[in-house]
Amino acid sequence: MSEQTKQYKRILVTSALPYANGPIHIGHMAGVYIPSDIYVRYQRLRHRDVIHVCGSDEHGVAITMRARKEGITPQDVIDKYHALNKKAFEDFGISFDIYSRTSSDIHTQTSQEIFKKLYNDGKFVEKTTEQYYDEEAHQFLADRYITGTCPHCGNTGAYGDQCEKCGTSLDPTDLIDPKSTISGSKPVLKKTTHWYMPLDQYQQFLEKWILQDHKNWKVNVYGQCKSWLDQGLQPRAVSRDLDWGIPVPVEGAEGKVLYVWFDAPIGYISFTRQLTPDWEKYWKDPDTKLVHFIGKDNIVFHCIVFPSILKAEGTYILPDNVPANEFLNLENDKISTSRNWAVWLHEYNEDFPGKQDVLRYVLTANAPETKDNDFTWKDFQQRNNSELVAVLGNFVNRTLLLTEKYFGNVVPQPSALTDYDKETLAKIAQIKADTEQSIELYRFREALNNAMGLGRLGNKYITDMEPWKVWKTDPERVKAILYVNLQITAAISTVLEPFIPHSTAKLRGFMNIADTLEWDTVGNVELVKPGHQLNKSALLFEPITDEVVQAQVDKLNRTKIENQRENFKPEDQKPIVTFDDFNKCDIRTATILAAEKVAKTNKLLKLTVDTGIDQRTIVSGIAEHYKPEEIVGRKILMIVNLEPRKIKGIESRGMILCATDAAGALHFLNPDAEIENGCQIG
Ligand code: B3M
Ligand code: ZN
Repeated sequence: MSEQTKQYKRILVTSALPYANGPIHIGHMAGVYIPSDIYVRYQRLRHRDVIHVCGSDEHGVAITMRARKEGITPQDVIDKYHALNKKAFEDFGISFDIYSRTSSDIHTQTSQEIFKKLYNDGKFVEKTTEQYYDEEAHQFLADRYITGTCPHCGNTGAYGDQCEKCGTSLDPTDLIDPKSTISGSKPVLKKTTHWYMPLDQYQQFLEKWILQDHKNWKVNVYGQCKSWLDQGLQPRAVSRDLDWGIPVPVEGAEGKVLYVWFDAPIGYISFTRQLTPDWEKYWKDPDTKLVHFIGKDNIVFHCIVFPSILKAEGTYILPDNVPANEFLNLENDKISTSRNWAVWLHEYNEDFPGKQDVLRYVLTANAPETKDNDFTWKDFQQRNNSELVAVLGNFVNRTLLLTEKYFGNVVPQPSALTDYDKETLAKIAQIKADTEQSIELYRFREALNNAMGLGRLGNKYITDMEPWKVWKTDPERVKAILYVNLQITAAISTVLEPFIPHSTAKLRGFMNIADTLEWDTVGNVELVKPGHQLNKSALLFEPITDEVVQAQVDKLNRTKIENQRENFKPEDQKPIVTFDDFNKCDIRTATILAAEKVAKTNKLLKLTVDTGIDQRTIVSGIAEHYKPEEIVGRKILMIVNLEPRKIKGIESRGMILCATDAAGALHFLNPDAEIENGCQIG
């Protein structure tokens, strides 16, 4: 039976456990947590039995590397980022039922139990192989402790577990020219023993389960699974030689821990266990629908590795869907924690208090559901001002203000409804049904667009009806118009709740219907009855100004410059020249007397300079760095005997000496004291 027709008894939603090695950014939000939150809030509105489980992923090399970088302990790292991210999610209104952590005792216990069961049942293969070892750091180099060139795409910064450029999953021994990220040294091979999950033995099962039984999965997810399966699955180690992680619970495994991708997905189980004593019904009853929300880099672990582990264990259900998203870029550049190229959730919460819904809205409207997408601050402003303010807010606020003005905030009783009124009311049910269908199919952009149909419907209706004009001639008619408007407004407060919950809560406060939130009534019954008393209202959304957006763009630009400074690599030295060669250049001090832009160019300035020998004209490509009025009177160094050149019809005699810094900005060089024009340099 298909996911869409089966009657499930309950729904278990998991969101990828973010590594507690850094803050959450908008890429995480758009890819995973906003879609999952929409899905879960919608299910709750339908009164379905649903839980949403998440928490920090606190093991693995991601954590220890961060600790090394910040000069603190791994425990400090996870404590810091777990608290930061938990709060940021809360402030943003992501409604997890639990946000736990994989350093908890219950998680250690659950992971070790599952490992032991598989071990005792003979599901693992034990192998001794040669692995890279850093002789300086006295440590085996697992996963991200090793980098090298990707054998598939040539990326020179590929990690031991994955190439982030082409997405290929790797083994450290696949890397060309491997290097330790701890000491930078070239590693040596050394023997070590580990336990492997023989994925090859699950190939057939997975082929049927995914390729035949789950053709309904998103194209990007299905396609990635198919390509893994087509390549043929290989055994994967589920343990590591590291000192940070869950100890492998078998004898003779001292110094070995569970591979982070073995224990992390088990976190979904441990956290459910922590949440409710009834956890087993969520994990073991086939009438539960299990949905994993993740980003595309996690597909293989959730669709292939974890299901194989669960299958081997034997008592757990497998996911019904894994609606993974692609990536979000920021201002046309890949989001990157290490380059600080991101909009951090906790900073957004600080910079835009009370505006969580704007970002929720924009990240949903522009979600990378089928392909990578780009977030820009301009688009953020535009969508707020022209969609949330101009359509939704405008309609709602006009409706509420007119109801206050004409009817003392009481829902009016219409004496008759026109055909247009009835058609308009009938559309509410259709819009709700469309929204519902899109959400059930994990198409959240489409769902939001459908739900916003209510705002567009209301806006068109109120503009067509012009109640503020009708009031003068036919106040009775205005009752019907505002009655219709108020039904649409009430529908908005429910149908848009999964997307913009803070605003709909406010709206429900204005409408005095805060505690009657129900999906199923929308489109079926009168949502607000005549005679119902509304509360005082206020603006639902406010315009975002150019200055506010510019401040964010400036912040990113500062980051870009810092990155360029940090990564600056001077050009190689030019070939040797003789002293005589150098001496041929006549470099002198001079002063800029006049400057103007060269017409029809962006880069060129025409300068008049006093060289001490004469006054002359030079044309210089500095217009993007200096304004003409800023540089008049500046002392400079210039080559005076450079062969004259005609540029844009102007004869240029000489060249100013400038240096370009790491961030691409140009700087004049000047003498360190008052000095006459025409002095020679050498
Ligand atoms: N912590 C990887 C990531 O943040 C990882 C997800 C675990 S989900 C079980 O991409
Ligand atoms: Zn690659």
